[in-house]
Amino acid sequence: MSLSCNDAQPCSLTRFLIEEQRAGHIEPDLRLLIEVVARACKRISIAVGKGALGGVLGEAGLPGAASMNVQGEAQKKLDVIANDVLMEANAWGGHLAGLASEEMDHSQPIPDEFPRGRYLLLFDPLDGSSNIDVNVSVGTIFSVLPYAKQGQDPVDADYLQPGTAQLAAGYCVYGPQTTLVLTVGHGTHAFTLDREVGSFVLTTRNIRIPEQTAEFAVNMSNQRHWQPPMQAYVGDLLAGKTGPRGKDFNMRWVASMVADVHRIMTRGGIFSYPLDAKNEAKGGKLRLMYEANPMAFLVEQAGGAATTGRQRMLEVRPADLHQRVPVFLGSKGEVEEAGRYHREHD
Ligand code: AHM
Ligand code: MG
Repeated sequence: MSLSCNDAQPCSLTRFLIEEQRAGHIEPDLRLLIEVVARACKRISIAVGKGALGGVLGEAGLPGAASMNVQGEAQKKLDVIANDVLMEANAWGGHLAGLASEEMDHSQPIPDEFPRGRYLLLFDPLDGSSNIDVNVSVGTIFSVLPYAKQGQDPVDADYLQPGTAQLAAGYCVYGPQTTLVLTVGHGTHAFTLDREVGSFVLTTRNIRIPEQTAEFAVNMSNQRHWQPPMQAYVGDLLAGKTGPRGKDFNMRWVASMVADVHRIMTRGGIFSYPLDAKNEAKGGKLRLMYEANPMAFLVEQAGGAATTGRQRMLEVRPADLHQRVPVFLGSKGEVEEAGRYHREHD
């Protein structure tokens, strides 16, 4: 019998994490933390899967008075449910010092009645929430950062670490299958939820994103609002075989970052949400700490690249918990091309 799990011998997330711990890639507490997040994702997957039968669709808050999050966006019932599931699951385990979420104005230290650990967890509990009510894939994104100040409550400033400091990151996509994609800094791996057994099973070890691609993901309805580098870049993609890029490009846009990134993990592509006239004042649309950084870590560990168009994403120095950034990520060659257009058209 083989001593470690591999493609020929699939294993559970639990076994995979124990092997990562034995290999010296993660501390026991980080293993527990990832297990807890994965368990929370299973619960969210069940809630998402029930849809109208579970009374979970539609907006949170009272009729005519939708509840808003810190971003000024109307919260869906499932946004709130997913946030509560992650908060509750992670509060008492003893592995965390604090949590921060897209749905909460400020980070929260672990309550005093529980022991405190050495990690900070950031998450977007339900990304792509505009897709919930129409039965299209949504997902959870998470990022784990270290916390060294023992005996003190972590505050928002403690979370403002660059993406290079992440110890683990992942997302769970709730689609036809529920799939958890995870990195602890030693490759990016995919685990599919076996719904009958209730456990995540390793289905792809060491995802490799093809370096070249002929597929891009962007919300084209924003084209007229884009800045010159993006206009020039996408203009040349659309020009096809007879244009400067010399090949035809296909386009896909799910409007759930997790689903778009998962497609890129599977078959390559470039995902972008650039600066435009509508989001410029805020710095972009997507959030650095719990959307762009974890995705950038996962993509780099799968051999891809992630930038703001002008800078490596993981090296951005965060100034705010809910900071927004332009995002370009996916197939390395194509992300580099997008960077070249930024340098040449700025
Ligand atoms: P959310 O976290 O509020 O769901 O917003 C983030 C989502 C991403 O998943 C997706 O890529 C993007 O917003 C879609 O934006 P748009 O509706 O402008 O196409
Ligand atoms: Mg989101």
